[in-house]
Amino acid sequence: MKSNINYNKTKLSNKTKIALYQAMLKPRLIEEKMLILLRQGKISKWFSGIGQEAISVGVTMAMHAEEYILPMHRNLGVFTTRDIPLYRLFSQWQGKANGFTKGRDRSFHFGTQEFNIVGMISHLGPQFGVADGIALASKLKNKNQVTAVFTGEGGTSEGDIHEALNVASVWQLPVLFCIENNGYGLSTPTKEQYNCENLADRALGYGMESHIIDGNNILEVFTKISKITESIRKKPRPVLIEFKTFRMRGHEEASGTKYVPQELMDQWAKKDPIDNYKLHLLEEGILTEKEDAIFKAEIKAEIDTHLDRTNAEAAIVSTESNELNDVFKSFDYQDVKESKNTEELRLIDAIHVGLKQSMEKHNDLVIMGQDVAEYGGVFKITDGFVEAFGKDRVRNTPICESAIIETAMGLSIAGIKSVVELQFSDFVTSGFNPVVNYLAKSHYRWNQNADVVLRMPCGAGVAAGPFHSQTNEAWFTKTPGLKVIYPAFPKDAKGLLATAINDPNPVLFFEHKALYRSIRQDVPTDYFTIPFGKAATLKQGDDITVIAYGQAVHWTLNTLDKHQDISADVIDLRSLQPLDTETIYASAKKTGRVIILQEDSLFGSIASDISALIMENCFEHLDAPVKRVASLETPIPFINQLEDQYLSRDKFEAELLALLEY
Ligand SMILES: Cc1ncc(C[n+]2csc(CCOP(=O)(O)OP(=O)(O)O)c2C)c(N)n1
Ligand SMILES: [Mg+2]
Repeated sequence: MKSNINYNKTKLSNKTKIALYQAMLKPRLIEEKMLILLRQGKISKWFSGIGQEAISVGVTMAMHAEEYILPMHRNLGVFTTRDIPLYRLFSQWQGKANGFTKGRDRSFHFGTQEFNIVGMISHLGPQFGVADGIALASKLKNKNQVTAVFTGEGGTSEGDIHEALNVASVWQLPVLFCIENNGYGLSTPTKEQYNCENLADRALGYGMESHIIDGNNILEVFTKISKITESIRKKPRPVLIEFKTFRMRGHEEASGTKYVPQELMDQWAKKDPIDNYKLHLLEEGILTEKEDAIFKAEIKAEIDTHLDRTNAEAAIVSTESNELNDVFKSFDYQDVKESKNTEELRLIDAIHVGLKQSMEKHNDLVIMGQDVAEYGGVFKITDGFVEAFGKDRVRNTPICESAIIETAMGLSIAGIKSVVELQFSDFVTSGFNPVVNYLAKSHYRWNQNADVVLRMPCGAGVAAGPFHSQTNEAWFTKTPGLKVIYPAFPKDAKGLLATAINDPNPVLFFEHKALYRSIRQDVPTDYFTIPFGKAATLKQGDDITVIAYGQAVHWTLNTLDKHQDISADVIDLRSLQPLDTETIYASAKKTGRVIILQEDSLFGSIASDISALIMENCFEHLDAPVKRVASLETPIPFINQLEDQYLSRDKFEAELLALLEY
């Protein structure tokens, strides 16, 4: 028999040629074993990469061990070529302790810093943006490294992919973007997925180099990718590769391949990357049947030994507290005391100065956002930062919230802190997926923290309409894994921002636009920190407890100024996640009456949850039902009359008096 793949002459040594063969055999033989285990119900799901091994193996062999690879669900060859001990992979798939996620996530949904692999989240597309971040770190640290990232052709239809390619090109990031075009995305054929001839052609539009490579030809994959990665190391830039290949089995084993025409299957079966390469090696006299049999027997023995080890492993047993402890990376809070010297600052100045001092303290901290560089940001928070810290660290971004938040995740994986300025907190919706799925869940899933602060200029009272006025903190307090901070005063804003940047976990830092220039306070001049999870009791009294945060704190204080006779505890939460329940309960138990004022609309909000917590924990001490005062259940309208009517501000006084009378 002759090989159906045309292997061109290469300068590779016989040793390398054999190593490539062995590296492809390993994932193939593992898969054959896993298909048996799947039928026996020992693993939950299997995404087959049979027929696509040349891509994972060829790319990984062309990468240096210290360079990051971001694989997808069909890239077993990446994991095996990085020499991860097989029992660890088997334990991962069986949800055992020697896996990579402590039973918290399945299949290939994990990363490992030990092997410089960053596994996928189910949503596919975010991988490209995360690769941008890792590559940016490499560029900033002059490491001359390439980052390789994979996607299927189906995934390329996601917006994240487009955003990430654009950012990589604008910033000339050293990323090898690998598209495995295997004909189908689940049941969807390529002609229903995109309407261009080759996906590689899209690179032209991004101003990016691209190549089409026969993904079933291991020698072509390895030699071309080796040349390209070597060139990227010398001259950092993104390169897009389209590998032409085919998916020989179902999307996952349960879904079958009925929708794939048989002739396509037959045609591609003849192009199997391993069978053909073996024939080639035999023809060239580099391999004998006997050696082939030995290689296979060795790999099978390795698989069996490691499977025994996994099978002998006990099932994971965890506790609630153990699970809760892993949601966040532990943070050793360093209390930096306030200096005696102060200056009177507006909220906006306090954030400006605080951010600047953190840029000085953390000398690789990066700020990214739209118009944050020379222009200084739309609110001028970063005015003068480019002059002080340079364009590498103060980065204007294209308009692409997803890719930038993913880039921040990638920077964190590579050990660099970042602050992302959302131009308005409303626009976080365009980057919602990476926030709630990547930043929030990575530490719990595979012990990878997201050292990212998202600055969120928010809030109403500025007659800016439904898309520039929202206060959307409750979208995030709902999601375990995110910290949510919401200061009401300049001093708190400065100290809490310093802590947010020190904290290695993802923090959403809400800055109320209406307070930026309206609130002044004496603020310590030097750098200082304020701990999370501690509310501020602004006034002490016995009749009633008022709980508020953000702009609502000022509405509360203004209302109480009019009613000097009311003796109230006023609690400014400052930190919504973590929440200071101790202060809340102590005050509720003391006064027996609690009213919660918030700017957000009511249902599913902070006030609702705090109210429920007080009912559950302080019921016997209450003299009245807990009252929530919140804004109307409509989007936030534009004109003043409508906005005033929408906001809870003017409803508070009557509700406060009514509750005192209850
Ligand atoms: C955001 C999102 N939408 C849909 C899915 C479901 N899904 C998972 S993989 C997949 C097909 C992916 O196709 P492709 O990118 O071509 O990769 P392949 O499976 O062919 O390797 C789909 C639809 C998902 N995981 N995430
Ligand atoms: Mg596909």
